[in-house]
Amino acid sequence: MDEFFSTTLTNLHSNNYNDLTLVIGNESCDLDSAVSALVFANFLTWQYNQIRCKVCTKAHRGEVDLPMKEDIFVPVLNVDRCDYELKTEVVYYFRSKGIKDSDLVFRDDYDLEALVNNSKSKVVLVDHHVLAKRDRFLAPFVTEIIDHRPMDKSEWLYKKDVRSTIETVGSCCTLIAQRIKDLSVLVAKDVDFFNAYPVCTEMLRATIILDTVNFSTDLNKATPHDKDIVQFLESLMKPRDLEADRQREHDSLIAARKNVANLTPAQLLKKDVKIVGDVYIPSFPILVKEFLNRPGALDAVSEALQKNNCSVALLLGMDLTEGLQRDTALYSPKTPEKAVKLSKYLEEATNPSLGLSREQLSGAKDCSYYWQLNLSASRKQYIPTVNTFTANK
Ligand SMILES: [Mn+2]
Repeated sequence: MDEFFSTTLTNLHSNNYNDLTLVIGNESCDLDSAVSALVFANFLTWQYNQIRCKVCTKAHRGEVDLPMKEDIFVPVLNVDRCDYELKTEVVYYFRSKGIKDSDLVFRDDYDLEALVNNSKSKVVLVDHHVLAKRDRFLAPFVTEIIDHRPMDKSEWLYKKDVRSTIETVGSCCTLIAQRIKDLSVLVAKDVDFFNAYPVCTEMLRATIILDTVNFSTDLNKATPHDKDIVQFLESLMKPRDLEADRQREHDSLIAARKNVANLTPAQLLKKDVKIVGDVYIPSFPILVKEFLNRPGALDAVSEALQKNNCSVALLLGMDLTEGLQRDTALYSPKTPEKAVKLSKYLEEATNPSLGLSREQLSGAKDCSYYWQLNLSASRKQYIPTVNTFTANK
């Protein structure tokens, strides 16, 4: 895999390539998107090298043995490089596999629009098929789509002959592995790529385990297809104690996703945020109380509000260390009356009732702080009430 990274990046950087294919995931840049992009680009490179016949092309290059320009296949992580740290499970997992940050290409490393327009370019979309507004310029270059969300043709901007694999399964990595198997048969045995790149095999399996919550029957995210593919990958990896190994993989990724110890308050505010009207609603994998105890927390909230043209912050926290706990705080440094008004709305909400129980925090007097006693309510349950609030202002 090291060689794939170094050759691809050197050629990309020095503009020394024939055709360019970008493989890009969705803008959440979760493990599924990141692994799908990385593994599929790696596979396309492998496939290209299997098919291409240097001897045949040598004749066309004449007597002088000029170095031939090659096609390159570049995985793109669909976040800015400075936001990579926010994707804690991706950072943890890639580093554990020896993938350095400098091996990765982020969306802001290159002017993607100029890049695709300047060369014979193709784009493969993985883990999404509706482009974000800022990515619409990619549409005419898309030649292949591999995605696991339900088909949405409302913004199908692609060429007629685009090849799409869209199937509702637990993880896009299941479809990536299937596609690699199917394409491999054409050039080699269906297991050759997986055996040549054991790290890819491991990454696909781990992501499917994470996305299906280790095949939890309660959550029911896994399909028979996810199961088949994981069994196929395991038949090559031969883990010793299969069940324990799956559990270990799942637990370490979940722990990494929640591990925000290294993030600054500003990063935490950006990690998982929704904006409704002018209400900024970040959700933390720690309690809001703990967030507010970090130095500079409220200043970071003020800054985030200003940057995003919002006036009220609605902070949502949760913690699992002593059973599930949830808490909430509201803060509006410039228009405190707005925070008070939204607090009232949320206290009185009935659909569902959030069970907000007020507590005065000594360290953050300007915040309205609550324990949330309705533990099943997540941000989804807050949104309708916030919507009513912003509509009635
Ligand atoms: Mn996905």
